[in-house]
Amino acid sequence: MSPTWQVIPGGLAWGERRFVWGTRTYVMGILNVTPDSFSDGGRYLDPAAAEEHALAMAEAGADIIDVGAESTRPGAAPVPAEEELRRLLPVIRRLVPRLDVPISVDTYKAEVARAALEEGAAMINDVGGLHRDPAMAEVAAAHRVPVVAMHARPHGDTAYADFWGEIVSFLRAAMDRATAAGLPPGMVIVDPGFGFGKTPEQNLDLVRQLPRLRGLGAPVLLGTSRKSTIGRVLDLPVDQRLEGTAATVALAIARGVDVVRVHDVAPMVRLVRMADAIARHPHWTEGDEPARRPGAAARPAAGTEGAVPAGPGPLPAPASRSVIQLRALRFEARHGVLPEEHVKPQPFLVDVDLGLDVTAAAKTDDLALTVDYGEVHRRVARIVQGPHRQLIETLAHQVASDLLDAFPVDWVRVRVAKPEAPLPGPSAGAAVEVWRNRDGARPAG
Ligand code: HH2
Repeated sequence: MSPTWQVIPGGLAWGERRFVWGTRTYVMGILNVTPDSFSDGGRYLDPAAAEEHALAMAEAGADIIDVGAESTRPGAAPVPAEEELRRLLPVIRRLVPRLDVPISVDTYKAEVARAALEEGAAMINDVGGLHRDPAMAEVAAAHRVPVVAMHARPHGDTAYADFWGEIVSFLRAAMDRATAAGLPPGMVIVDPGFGFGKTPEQNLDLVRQLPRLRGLGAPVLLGTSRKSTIGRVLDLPVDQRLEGTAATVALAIARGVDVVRVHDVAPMVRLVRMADAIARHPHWTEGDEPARRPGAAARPAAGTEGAVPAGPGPLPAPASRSVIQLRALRFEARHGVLPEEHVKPQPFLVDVDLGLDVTAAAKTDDLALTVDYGEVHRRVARIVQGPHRQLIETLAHQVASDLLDAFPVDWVRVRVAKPEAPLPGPSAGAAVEVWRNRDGARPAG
């Protein structure tokens, strides 16, 4: 029998397989059982070829296999539900007993999703974003499976009044529909829909400003693989877009994506492991667990069943609901504009606020899911006791950037004070406060 899904601290579990958002990037491998998909149409129509490809993707480290039987490329002929099921079901029946990763069904039709789930598919990937077929949310809720809600507009319909505003409210409405239907919170994965009713410039902006989706408080999936925007930027045909796809995946990881949907699983799993080692916190160090090798990637190590896996650690939870505060970190240093300040050390006091969601850390009592205060202190010390700066503005900015890069936080606030700053009259000194979030802007609130 197919495992069931549980909502766990910080993510989801499917049997013994954990999806703890922020600890690493999960890879969804694409299996198109269509005659006309834009990059691999016709290759896996035969169920035996489809099975072989799915097993190879799982072996290469895919965490989810996404099976689709209707192409969404511009101009593709719509496929009736009966035909979609005729293509899908034999493949799902073959895969269910052979795969130990969940199978997702890529469809916007509730009827197709229901039939696929009854055959053992374990999640829904709805490019209709729970809007196109009003029954989709109920199907997900009735089977208690996660659903990817993707934003889409009809191809060519790219005149948005408010590009990001529309995408965010569409996805929020999808989440509300899922909740209203009775799907547990935490079972919706949002996707801004790269290539679906967007210009190439808008698609690039989806990657560039991906953290705008954080406020939704849901894990984020992105599907850029081999898409025409990459072809337009590089002027390359569909069979030469591997590196372009790699760039989008790496940059999406740097911006906190949770799941990437890709065709070329083996190279992308390597890329993801490498990017995770840099971007996820705490960072990779020599001797870290071997579970990041392709093929071993998603399997919990023996003895870790039931535990949140150790690993590269969390990126920011999508919306921060807590603040970590370090107050009056004190250093003696020689920063300043006046010549005497270069000679005689004076005190510098640094306050740091870090915005992140500590719920998962609190529930598991696991330091890896929050921020190590000692490491924050060391980083601040390295800058404040580092090379001479004229301005506390410079110090505050440097500290803010460094902390934002180093830790899984949504935003930082840094205050650098010089209580004995040599001002012309009596004073309690001078201070500069800098606020930064991942867009470089001052965070709200
Ligand atoms: N893209 C495609 C299909 N399904 N699902 C999600 N969640 N996000 C995507 O970006 C996405 C998707 C299109 O890619 P592909 O399946 O390779 O092509 P086709 O639709 O032609 O089969």
